[in-house]
Amino acid sequence: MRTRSTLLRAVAGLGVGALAVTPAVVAGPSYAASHPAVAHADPPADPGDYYAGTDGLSGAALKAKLHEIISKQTVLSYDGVWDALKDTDQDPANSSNVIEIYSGRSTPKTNNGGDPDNWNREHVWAKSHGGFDTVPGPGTDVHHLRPEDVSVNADRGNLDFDNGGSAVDQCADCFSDADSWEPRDAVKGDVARMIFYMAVRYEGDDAFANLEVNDRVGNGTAPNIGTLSTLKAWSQQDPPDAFEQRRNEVIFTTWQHNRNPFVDHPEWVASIF
Ligand SMILES: [Ca+2]
Ligand SMILES: [Ca+2]
Ligand SMILES: [Ca+2]
Repeated sequence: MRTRSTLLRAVAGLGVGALAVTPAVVAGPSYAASHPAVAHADPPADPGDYYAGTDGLSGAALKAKLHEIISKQTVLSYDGVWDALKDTDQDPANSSNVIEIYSGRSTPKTNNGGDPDNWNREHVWAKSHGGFDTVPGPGTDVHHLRPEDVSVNADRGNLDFDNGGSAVDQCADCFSDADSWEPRDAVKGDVARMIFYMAVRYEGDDAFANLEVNDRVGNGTAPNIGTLSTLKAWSQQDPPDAFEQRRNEVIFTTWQHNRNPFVDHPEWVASIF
């Protein structure tokens, strides 16, 4: 049986052309139907090895090497994020729509911004946690920016992540209380891996704060998000699926040219955090 990393190397070895984001590749059932064929391609002799230099590393050393690797990227404008999300979060069953991360709702790409039932650009790492706002950098990094219903996005606000609370309006299986937000089960791991990406990508060696995960709620404007123990559990219970893996691939090939290491190697979560 092939491992996930073998499959990803196989995908990577097919090159940009094979992964080009065209309706023929990603629209409707054709994307899902084509995915197993891609995954079963023969692994290339040389996988290209995006993660060269990480063999044998763990903990802080692995984090430092991954930071170096994933910091080489194209930085998008905040306007450019609209175009990127219409691609990265396209509904596999309807190429005219995007999937909202928390609500899970499929909604027309063209209904972006404005009306409370349209979608806008949710910062999963709340942009007030570290104060990076929407200037190019963490505020425009689509590895953690996702489409979400305008009013649900407002309900999430800048809450830390944890289990529990009351049901959220217009967001099935989402819960919140005064200091935390719990997304639906299907994206709990996605959320965790986005947060872990941000903690590794942003280390305070540029114009922005060093973002780090901690094990508390109520972080406010500190450059931290919690809770670590819950996010680690979420990553375990909801491993990467085809949608999340495609998203990572499209960000890499088309938009930012960097990857979320925890989508490729979920086992690195436990090594670093
Ligand atoms: Ca709404
Ligand atoms: Ca998931
Ligand atoms: Ca950091």
